[in-house]
Amino acid sequence: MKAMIIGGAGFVGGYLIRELKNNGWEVCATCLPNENITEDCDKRVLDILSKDDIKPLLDDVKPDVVYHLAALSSVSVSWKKPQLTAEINVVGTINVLEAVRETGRSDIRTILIGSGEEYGFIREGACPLTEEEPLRPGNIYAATKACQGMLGEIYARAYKMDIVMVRAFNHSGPEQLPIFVISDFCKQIAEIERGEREPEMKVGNLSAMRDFTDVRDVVRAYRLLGTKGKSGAVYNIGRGKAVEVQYILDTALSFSDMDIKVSRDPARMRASDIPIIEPDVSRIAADTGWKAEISMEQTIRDSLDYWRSHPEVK
Ligand code: A2R
Repeated sequence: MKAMIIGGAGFVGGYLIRELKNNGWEVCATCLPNENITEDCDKRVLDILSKDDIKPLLDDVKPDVVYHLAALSSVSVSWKKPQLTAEINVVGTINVLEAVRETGRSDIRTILIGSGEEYGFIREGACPLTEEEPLRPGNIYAATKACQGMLGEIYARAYKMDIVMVRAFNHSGPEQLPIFVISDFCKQIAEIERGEREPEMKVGNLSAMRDFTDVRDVVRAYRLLGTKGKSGAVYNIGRGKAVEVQYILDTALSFSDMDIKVSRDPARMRASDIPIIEPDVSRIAADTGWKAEISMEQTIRDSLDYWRSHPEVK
């Protein structure tokens, strides 16, 4: 099998390249001109906003599966740059879908990576959320990802294209930016252990319940969907078991010998925190046999070890 990963220089891209290569796939990955892909693979430069550059690349690479990861993926940046978010996540996706369509190859599978954020303001009692649950996005990023998924369904139906949509819930692991909770807590602990900050953790809302999956499990799901996912279907990807953020904090702290105080940081509190977000993951289990295998404790331990061994990363 041959994959083309669009947006391969991000957090997930490196893991997906490794996962596919370790399973015998040939991999071509693209990045922006100012980015760098460290994994060994066929590397190309591509900005999805330069729409005329995409089809020639597809004609040259001839992938069986296109993984579309390129995105503006931060909720907070999406509030500050709504036009750019829509440009990259919506117009960029149209550019990718149009280019695949123009190849005239109905055998290319395109996998659109969306987000659990798309469900947004969920009804009380709606968890675990099935893929049929209405989408009520609560921020700009989520709205653009919901739109991406709708476009995928429209292109699949109108042009008989092979498109699979994914709604990935929180995922984490070593090298993730510390704007996400597991990485944030682990980085703070590593800095405290090195004496770079006071022994005091700054935390946000600890009672929110969220579903966390290791990024290495997530990319295994992406690989399996490349061959076993049903064309035109939407898949939730997650553990299927939400935990309180408090549990993540307690687990991370239990891996350190330091005596660390915990304090509430208003800047880390979100106004619209939804009490519980948990997916139903029976569809992906039924169609591909996938389920999350790496424990949350392992993800937290590996993230902490990453920050301990990379004091230079800020
Ligand atoms: O924004 P940058 O400079 O970090 O670059 C991101 C890249 N990207 C683009 N690639 C091609 N053409 C563009 N116009 C363009 N704009 C941004 O896509 C970055 O290298 C990559 C996305 O990676 P991350 O932001 O690290 O996301 P992550 O965690 O790898 O998530 C992958 C997918 C995204 O679609 C998320 O929305 C979804 O999974 O959850």
